[in-house]
Amino acid sequence: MNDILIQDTTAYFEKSFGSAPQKTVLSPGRINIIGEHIDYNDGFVLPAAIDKIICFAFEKNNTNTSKIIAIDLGEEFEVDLTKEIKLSDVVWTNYVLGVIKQLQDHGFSFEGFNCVFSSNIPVGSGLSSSAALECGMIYGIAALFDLTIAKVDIALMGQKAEHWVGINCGIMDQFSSVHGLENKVIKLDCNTLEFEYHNADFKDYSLVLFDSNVKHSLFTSEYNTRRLECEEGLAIIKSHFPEVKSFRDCTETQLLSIQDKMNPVVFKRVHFVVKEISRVIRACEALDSGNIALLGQLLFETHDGLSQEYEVSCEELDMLVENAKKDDFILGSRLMGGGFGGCTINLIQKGYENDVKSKFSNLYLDIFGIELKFYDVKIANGTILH
Ligand code: GAF
Repeated sequence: MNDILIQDTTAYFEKSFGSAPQKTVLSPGRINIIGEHIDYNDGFVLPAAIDKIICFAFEKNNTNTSKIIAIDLGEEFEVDLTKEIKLSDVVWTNYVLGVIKQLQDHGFSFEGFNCVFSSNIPVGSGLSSSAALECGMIYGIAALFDLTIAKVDIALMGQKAEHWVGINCGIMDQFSSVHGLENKVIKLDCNTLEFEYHNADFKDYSLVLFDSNVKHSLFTSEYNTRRLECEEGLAIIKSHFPEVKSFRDCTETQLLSIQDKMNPVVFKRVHFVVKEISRVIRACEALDSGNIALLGQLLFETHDGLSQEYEVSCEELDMLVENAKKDDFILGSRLMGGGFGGCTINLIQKGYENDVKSKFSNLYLDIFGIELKFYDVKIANGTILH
């Protein structure tokens, strides 16, 4: 599937600019096994890059203006690199403008380029198409102009670009898009950015994403609010337990002992965070020891926390997970990504994937009148030159 995307992007580039691209970059979306809304809370997460990508084709154009074409949207724009970069009204262009601004702000010198890109990462499904866009764009500009930029700095600049666009996201999406490795999940310490790879061996189970095909508009404002609520909660915890530097240092017992010192909503948020950090550690051990039943159970627990305490779910995602709990062939399921729509991630017994898909497809259509989509996940490499 990616070969066709690469061929089509290259052909479009040649048709548009009359020459072959000088650099072609592939930049993946990501999944997250567990550790949701934990990156900006300085805990641990367990994501991986996947084989759904954005393909970019680049060439220098020897001017001060860059021209960028989004094939899938049928849209293009130009940016004069000598002028101050400002937000535009067209959302996708802001991710590109944001990374150009980041590169300039970090003192990297480059000139005009032509770029064409096309993607098979579903947009709005929680698979981080925006992180793939940011990281792929930085990677391509760096390759084109011989800029030396460490992977971690690509991720950090991508994250800052996303903040500039308006979502105060953590580092997980950009980090996993850049650092992905085939068949490995990344255990990332979001505080130090140290990481280690673990085998993505789910034994007799396959990873399948169910795409709810909904995206509720609350996402950006609620996301930013969660971040503030957690900051408020952490400040209260620290004032009672000075030895606690971040959520990972706080035990559930400590937290329960100061429950009445916090607004109940803030308590629910931070209770989820403290429990989720410990679930990531247990989930990683479960994966390493092949205890997929425990991993599945932890996924269900995460969903319950995201739905009831962190309150980032929605009725469509809750329905999918509640029915997954009753299904003999699903070992674990939870909403994945920021929430308010997008995908659930599911561990399904090998050999029963099609039965499960057809059952959930009918159920979802009956209840919501919406078509459920499915993605069989392959864990793949991070951003690379083709
Ligand atoms: C979004 C954000 F971009 C990530 O940083 C992360 O917080 C995630 O939601 C929730 O885990 O994808």
